[in-house]
Amino acid sequence: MWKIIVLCTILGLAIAEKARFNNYKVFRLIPTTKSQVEILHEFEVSDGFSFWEAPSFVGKNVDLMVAPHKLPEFYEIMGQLGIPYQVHIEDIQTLIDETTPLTRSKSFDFTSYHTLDEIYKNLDDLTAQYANKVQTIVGGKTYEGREIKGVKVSFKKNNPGIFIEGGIHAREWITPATTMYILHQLLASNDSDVRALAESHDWYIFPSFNPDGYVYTHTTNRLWRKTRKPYGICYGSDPNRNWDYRWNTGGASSNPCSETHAGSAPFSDIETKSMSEYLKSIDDKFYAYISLHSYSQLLMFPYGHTTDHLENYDELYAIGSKSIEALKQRYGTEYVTGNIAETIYVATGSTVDYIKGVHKKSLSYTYELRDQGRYGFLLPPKQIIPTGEETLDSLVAMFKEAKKRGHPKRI
Ligand code: 0X9
Ligand code: ZN
Repeated sequence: MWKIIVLCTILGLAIAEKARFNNYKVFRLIPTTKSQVEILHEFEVSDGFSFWEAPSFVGKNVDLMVAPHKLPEFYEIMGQLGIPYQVHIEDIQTLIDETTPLTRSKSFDFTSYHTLDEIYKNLDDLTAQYANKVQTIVGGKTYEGREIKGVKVSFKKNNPGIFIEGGIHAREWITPATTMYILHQLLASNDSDVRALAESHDWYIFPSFNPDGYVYTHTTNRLWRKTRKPYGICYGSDPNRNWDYRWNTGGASSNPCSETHAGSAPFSDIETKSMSEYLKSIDDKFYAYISLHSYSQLLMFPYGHTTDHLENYDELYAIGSKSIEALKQRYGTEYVTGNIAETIYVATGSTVDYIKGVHKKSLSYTYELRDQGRYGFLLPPKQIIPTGEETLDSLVAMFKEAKKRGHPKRI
């Protein structure tokens, strides 16, 4: 009997621990003045409010999630400030339920989102299946002691390398899924363009740069973004603000409770520190870096600290334009390309800025994948394959254009 009681208690606790988002809403706001943008920043560490798309500049949409008990306050503040808004998502929990089916296929596929264990097992399976082409790599480790696992794919010796990172933000589930889709296609596609791209490169592919966070989105809070290291009364740094290049100099916060917490120092999180060491060890092996995020449908390049058009801006813009043109061909999905600070907002300490600023890699891109906010982080699983297809189309075009322009450049 006591065993049953203990089991029920544990089960009860486990169920109770999973955050629910019944009647939580996402509003889209369009600030029309600079002072409205500034005031909106105050919601950043305000209980019951959470940005899905942070405020940046006048006229640029902001997506704000509001807890049900904060709705009266929200309506009152918006009324006072005169900020136009509309409901974008009525009930978060309904969408969460739709992205986490109760029954899931046992085998690895692209019709549902997968847990970290399933993804890691698939990496191991691919390593066994393509023994002479795929090698498993533990690139780094996490605060909770997990591995940051990836693969190196190589079809022949001395190919130039491309690095792909997914899942640095835990709740952006479409990014590990798209990373895995790309990996599978590189290995098995019969498309001649994909084969040419695949076989002319070495690939360093890491579907989850933030495994603790990803696991936490499955077990406890679907909308978790950061790492899981305790910082005082709050948890986690934003691992896309923790890299050691112009660290915490804009678009990042010193407040551990903020979603864009930069950490206590550059590389204060083991995830970024250990991956930076791995990246250093393969510095001479790769010439391009791709970081996958969601959402907004953007293809961005450094830098995030300034809107100035530095270094090879024109080239990156031209390559970006070709890529998003190719992406649109398949399903009509529209992207915008440009540098980070102009296209989304000022942000510092991100991976791609570090790769360009410190490793001096000229090709360094961040995707913000689907969608434009209808589902946001809760993109329905039936969009995994189309997202994967169009993203791969864009990569084919990106590296064709890069090649035309003389990349990889041998120094
Ligand atoms: O804020 C971010 O880190 C990214 N947006 S997200 O909604 N996925 O969180 C934007 C990253 C832009 N890229 C860099 N700052 N490098
Ligand atoms: Zn992100």
